[in-house]
Amino acid sequence: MKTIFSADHLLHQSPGELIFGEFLPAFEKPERAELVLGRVKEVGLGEIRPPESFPVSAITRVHAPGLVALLQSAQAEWEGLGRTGAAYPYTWMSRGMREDRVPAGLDGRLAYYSFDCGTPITKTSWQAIKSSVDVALSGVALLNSGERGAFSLCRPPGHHAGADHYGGYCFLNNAAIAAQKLLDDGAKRVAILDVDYHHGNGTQQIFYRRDDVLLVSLHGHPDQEYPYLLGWEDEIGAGAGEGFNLNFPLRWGTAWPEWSAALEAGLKRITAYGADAVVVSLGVDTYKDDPISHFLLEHEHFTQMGARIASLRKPVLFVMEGGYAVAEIGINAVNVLTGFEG
Ligand code: Q9C
Ligand code: ZN
Repeated sequence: MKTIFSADHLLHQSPGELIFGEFLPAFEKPERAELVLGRVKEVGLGEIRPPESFPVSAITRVHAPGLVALLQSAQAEWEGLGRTGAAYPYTWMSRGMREDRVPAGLDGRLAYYSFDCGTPITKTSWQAIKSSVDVALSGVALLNSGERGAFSLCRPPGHHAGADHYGGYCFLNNAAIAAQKLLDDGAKRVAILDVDYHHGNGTQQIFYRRDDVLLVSLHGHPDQEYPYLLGWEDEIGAGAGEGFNLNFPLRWGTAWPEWSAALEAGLKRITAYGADAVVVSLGVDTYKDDPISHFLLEHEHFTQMGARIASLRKPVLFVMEGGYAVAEIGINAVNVLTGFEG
């Protein structure tokens, strides 16, 4: 399997995040992608290629132009206000506030478009964010050229980013942009299988009212886990999208038997849907030693996960999402890919 990777991911480095009541060093750090890349080389997964550059219009197919503009200019505006460091929001949109009006100022736009304080914008973040999208879209090009699987080693991750909001270490939704590109390039139906530990709230929001993208997400239960405000099982889609969103919220302590049973049910739904292609939001923060997560998957379960995904017999684009047990992230992510290849 070919891997798409861009060293430009190094241009995004979070100074830290407010979590557990403390300002701590960021869990989402550059070593993550470097370790996955190292493992890809170590097992000889296949050729590693840089991405092509795609126009921003591929991004605005799913994201609001105002969000994209903010990601590009936030840091310069921040410095223009005489501040140092990265651009962090400190208030957020809440019920009863003006959703219909985007404020003009920087702090107002950060408040309008973000939903947490773990996702700072630095001077060079935009280049990394754009490269991550290009990595995903270049993976789509590989599927279009007939590959049965491809690995987009995206960083920063994407699945928490919605049409007009960012957060959860995610700025733009690489998997959603890739799914939309697959449709724009001729696919009739695309399934997104989100196996990251956290609910793919951004992906769900983007496609909630559509039937041309099916989302299946396995994740920590919103009563216990980030992002807390979306991901229950009664979210089944709306309008034309009713029946095309399938959530499997799982409790802390979930291990492989229960997790894989949910996976089987999700795969069954994807098969019934008749997807032309599948995008896997590949987070490996389900690993037992992940520092911010509470599932109990072990190395060999990631291999089995890949084999089960291969049983779909569909073209699959793997898009890197979360995973924070840094020393093990490479083993777990690449185990899914080697498991897929059989
Ligand atoms: N109390 C991804 O895996 N903070 N994002 C967790 C827990 C944010 C994870 C706070 C976690 C975001 C792509
Ligand atoms: Zn995650």
